[in-house]
Amino acid sequence: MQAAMTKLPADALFLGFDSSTQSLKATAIDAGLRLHSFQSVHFDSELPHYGTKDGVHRDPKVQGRITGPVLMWVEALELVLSKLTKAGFPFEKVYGVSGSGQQHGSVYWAKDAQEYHLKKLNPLKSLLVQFQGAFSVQDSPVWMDSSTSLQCRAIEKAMGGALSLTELTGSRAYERFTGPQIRKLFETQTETYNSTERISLVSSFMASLLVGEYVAIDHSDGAGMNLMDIRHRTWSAEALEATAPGLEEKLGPLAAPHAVAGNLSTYFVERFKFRKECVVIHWSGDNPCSLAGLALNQPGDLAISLGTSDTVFGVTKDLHPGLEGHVFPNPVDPESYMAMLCYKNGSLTREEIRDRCANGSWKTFGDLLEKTLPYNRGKMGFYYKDFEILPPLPAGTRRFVIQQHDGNNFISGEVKQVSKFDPPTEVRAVVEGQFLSMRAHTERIGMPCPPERILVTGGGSTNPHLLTLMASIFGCPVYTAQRPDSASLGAALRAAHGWICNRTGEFVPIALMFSTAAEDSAIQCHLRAAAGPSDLHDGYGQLASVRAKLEQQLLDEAMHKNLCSN
Ligand code: XUL
Repeated sequence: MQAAMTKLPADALFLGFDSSTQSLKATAIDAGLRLHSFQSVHFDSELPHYGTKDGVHRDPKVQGRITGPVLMWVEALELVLSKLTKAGFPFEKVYGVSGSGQQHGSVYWAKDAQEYHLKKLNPLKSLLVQFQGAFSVQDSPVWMDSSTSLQCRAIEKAMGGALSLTELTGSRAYERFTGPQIRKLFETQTETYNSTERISLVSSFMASLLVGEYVAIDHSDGAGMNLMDIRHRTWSAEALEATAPGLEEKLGPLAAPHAVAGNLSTYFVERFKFRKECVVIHWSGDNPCSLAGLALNQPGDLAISLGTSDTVFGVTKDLHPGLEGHVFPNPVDPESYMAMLCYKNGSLTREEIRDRCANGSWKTFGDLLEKTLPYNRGKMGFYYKDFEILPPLPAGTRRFVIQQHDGNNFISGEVKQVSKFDPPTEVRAVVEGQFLSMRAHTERIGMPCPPERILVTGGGSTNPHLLTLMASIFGCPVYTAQRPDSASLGAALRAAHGWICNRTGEFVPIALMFSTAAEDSAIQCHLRAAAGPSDLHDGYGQLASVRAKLEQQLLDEAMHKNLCSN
């Protein structure tokens, strides 16, 4: 392949969006893959008329029901583009656009929405007014929803058990996955389901707005639905049937993440003065896009995203999905996969403890962390503001004190449950607890442990205290990229990569594009914390095993309670 074909035009810009739980971000990069522009819209504060808290609606009547208003996402797109306009952003230089969406969330288009809304956009009117009436469901279920346990069990049963479903799709049935959510809609609101013309993921929905017609779901985000055969990257007829009737037609096709979804609709070309030839590359899930944004490609590397959800992921050549965690196709390499763990109680839980124990200040939170000793004198907590995904435990806080003998020696048998910790202990307990859980589960699913290095992203990656503690617990150096929003950066990089693949007419390894990056490009990583001493890592290893046993105990208790209450 000619090197010139893989080069980006010198004046080109590529734009990546991230439609996440709490905000919409836009990152533009130039041909050297340097950061050019950034804008964002925070849903709660900038679009307060939707009444969201942390970007979502929590249904007071249905336990675990958590949704996001679809029109808010539409309005946010318009607002972020207006902000770019005000900042003098040169839209005419944008060759390609792509995006990242919170995974699993689903959007339900009403009958004729493509004909009467997507294809009829008038550049003189706002997007918001033109999408009134376009959706059969106004509040979209999002990844935080945990109200579909019955549907999960029914789907697993129909598929011959959790393991068969995992083997086929890369994950067992999870409450937040789109298949169980669709089955619930079909079961509880059959008419609404029947009147739905098309079902998109947040990612393919946003891409559809940009293209002006329905856009396919990409393979990486499609793997978060319990519906796609992960080996063949096609809808599984069996899984579709176990979910809802007539589903294939409503889902439309699947597509490779690096492929072109379509040309940018004339609405955006005329209203925002984008380049006429600008292409839209398929959007994908936020975690797959973060993998791209961190340029993660070494099997020994681990990425940790500290965001609304905390996720841990790595690249693997082997497809070995297990009952814990998920496997998705790698969005920038059709030959490999990403293995991932997801925790629901990430930054919102840390913030809750910061507000309660550290006067709402990250500085005080950090000072308290510094004041306390590694291992927290054996004090450990399980802090779940919401029903947790990993392990699947109900909301609530459980605190334990573990006896410590001779320095690092923790005895799992000698554990006492307590109701309170003082504020410094509480602060250390929440962070140590989160990282110990990541370490134990990472090891359990066969991801590198200790890793060669960890690349950290997400809002929490700007907190140096968290990074130092992570380096001690995992026993490896910790790096961050230039900016904490790797999902929108990853989307911008994917836009550039997709543009190259489209121009050459074949898949081009993304490493070729990275090899042309400028020295100060946004993909450069920086060391933030050196690996902690090995005895500290060993001590944390012991604590991680004690925590795993406690976790199992809590799971057994929860299961018992459930059985008793049924
Ligand atoms: C991943 C998951 C979350 C969302 C957050 O499976 O549910 O990380 O993608 O946006």
